[in-house]
Amino acid sequence: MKTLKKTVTVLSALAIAGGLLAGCGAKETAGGTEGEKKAEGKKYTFRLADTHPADYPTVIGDKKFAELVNERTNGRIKIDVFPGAQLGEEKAVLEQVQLGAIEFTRVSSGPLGEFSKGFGVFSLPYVFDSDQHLWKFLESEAGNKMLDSLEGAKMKGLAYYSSGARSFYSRKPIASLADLKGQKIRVIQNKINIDLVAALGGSATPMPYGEVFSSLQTGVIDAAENNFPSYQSSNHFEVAKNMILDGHQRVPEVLLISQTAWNKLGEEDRKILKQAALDSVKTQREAWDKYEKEAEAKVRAAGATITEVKDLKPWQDAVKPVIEKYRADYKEALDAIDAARK
Ligand code: GTR
Repeated sequence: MKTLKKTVTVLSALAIAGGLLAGCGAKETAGGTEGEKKAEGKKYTFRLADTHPADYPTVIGDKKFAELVNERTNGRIKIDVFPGAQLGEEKAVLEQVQLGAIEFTRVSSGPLGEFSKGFGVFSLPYVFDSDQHLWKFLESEAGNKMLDSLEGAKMKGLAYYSSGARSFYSRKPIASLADLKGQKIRVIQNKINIDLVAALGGSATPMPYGEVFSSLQTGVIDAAENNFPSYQSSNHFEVAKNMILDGHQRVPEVLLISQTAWNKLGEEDRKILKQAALDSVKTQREAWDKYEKEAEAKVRAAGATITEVKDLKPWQDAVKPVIEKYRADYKEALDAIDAARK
């Protein structure tokens, strides 16, 4: 199997080289085609870090992005996708991206909010009514401006990906909001999450994603929160079997490039990268919709107790002080989010 794979890799490498050679020959003819022009210039091999496993929807999006860039530069820009936190946990990866040591990452806006304050708005509870509302905002001028605002943190946002809604799950039963009282709950490393959990009566423990499974297993924490795909793919559902569908946040994923890498690239390459990122969104969102349903079915089949919340009002009322605390900081974005509701 391995040898076959190797042979195929060698053959495709030869095919790419052949294609490039053919391109070189053709380039001598007057003008040259668009494709040939894109094959000119510097060659790059970049790395893209993602915390999720290879079959997770964000990684499917990353790979589509890498494939489109490769195609559109005739193999000149190669992006190797490293899933499964191989290059580190999200916060550590973001630090590497700022230094230019890792060129790309797909990351949640949760940890990103600690690097670029504007992204904190996505950690505020119940600011979006639905996924449709969220996407209307993400695709608006304000949503695009936020991607550009990452420049202040030595990064450049390329596109948003889907991430559904986050809900709490615990080793202990949680049938209502009252049950969260006193529970030790892991949150993404972002200060808004600490206020959010406190407002709901719990005590927040910020920790990297990769440590959550063993912390739940050993009882270092009681609970955590996430969407169905992460709850399932991380196996948290095996140790924290009680989930309550409170949907407190919609925290989109972001595909971004290090400013250092961006600065090295020519205008044409930048355009290709940006467009490829936007074009990969459709693939990611389709994969998301499918995976989300499958993940929910899998955790239910495995015997997890999933409690629906009929009335979100007590939850929304409880977290009002969090919104009030941050309202002035996020006024502009919150107004744009309201405008996207209409
Ligand atoms: C997931 C997100 C990851 C990571 C994780 C977490 O929903 O896709 O990038 O941020 O949550 O809770 O740490």
